[in-house]
Amino acid sequence: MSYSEPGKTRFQIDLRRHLREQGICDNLIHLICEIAEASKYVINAVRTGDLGVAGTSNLYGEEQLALDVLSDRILRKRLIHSGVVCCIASEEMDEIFTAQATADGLYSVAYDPLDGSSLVDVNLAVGTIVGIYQGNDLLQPGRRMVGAMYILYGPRVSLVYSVGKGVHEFTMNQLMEYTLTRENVQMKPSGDMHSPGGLRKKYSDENERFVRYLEDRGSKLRYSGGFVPDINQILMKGKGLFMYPALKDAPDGKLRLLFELNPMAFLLEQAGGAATNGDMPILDIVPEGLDQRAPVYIGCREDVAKAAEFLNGTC
Ligand code: FDP
Repeated sequence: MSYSEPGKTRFQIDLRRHLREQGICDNLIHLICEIAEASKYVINAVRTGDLGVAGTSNLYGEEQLALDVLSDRILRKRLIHSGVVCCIASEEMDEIFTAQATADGLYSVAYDPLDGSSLVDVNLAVGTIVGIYQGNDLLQPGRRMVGAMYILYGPRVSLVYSVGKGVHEFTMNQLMEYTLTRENVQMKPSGDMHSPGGLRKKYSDENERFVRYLEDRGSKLRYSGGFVPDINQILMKGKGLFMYPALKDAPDGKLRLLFELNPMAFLLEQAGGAATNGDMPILDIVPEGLDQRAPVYIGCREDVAKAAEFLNGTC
């Protein structure tokens, strides 16, 4: 259903009301609303904050920007004080932070506070990615998530979430409220756009053949360099495939399972798409550590299946 037909008066459904209609528990509603509140401070930091480096590096040895550190702090504080979170981990932290010793009725959250932050200085879109688990175990397959969401800081700010009952998009209005713009987003089985991450000269022959196959099929290149806008494009257009494969010098690719891949795989599957590492669905991978990476092919289910066929030699 569309709530944005031009020329018609719209009845605006806000995020909290929509969450209530999902029949989920109050703690989960509160948690998602708290993350939405935190995102208002993150967008303010992105728009007006210091673009310099923080002088520190993260778990992966990557230089942190002042904005990475600030966004992490904004989310961390909000989550800790939410009263409904027992554990948190983020791409910018070295270890799991325990907010409350008890796990009863509480959630654990894995998040990337500002994905694509290297694009902020050139004014391209970036985003926050969040995966939510029940209890205090963050090292479990993504399929056990009870919710996932991202917030995209582009020319407009949008929030896309799922609690296992479809994928829904909200857009920030002039009062900084998130109101429903698309409900039950659905992916087509196959598409004509692809977003290939990583240096192509470092691709294996199988990956190179797969990309040539897509190009020969007439697929258009649509790669922004930011995982959140690239996935948002695929979800909202309902078509396309994003890949960040194993590279010759990076056998697990670049993207992080807990903070980036699992939440996006959850959303794509909820919309009728798919996500694989080439061997198995991303959501079935059992994480061995917070910093685990995985190759990824995510988008329309037939295109993802075709990628796996090229990789396992049946195509
Ligand atoms: P960034 O390093 O700018 O934070 O995982 C981070 C990420 O960006 C993704 O947002 C993006 O899809 C990918 O890395 C881009 O990597 P390449 O520059 O290697 O294509």
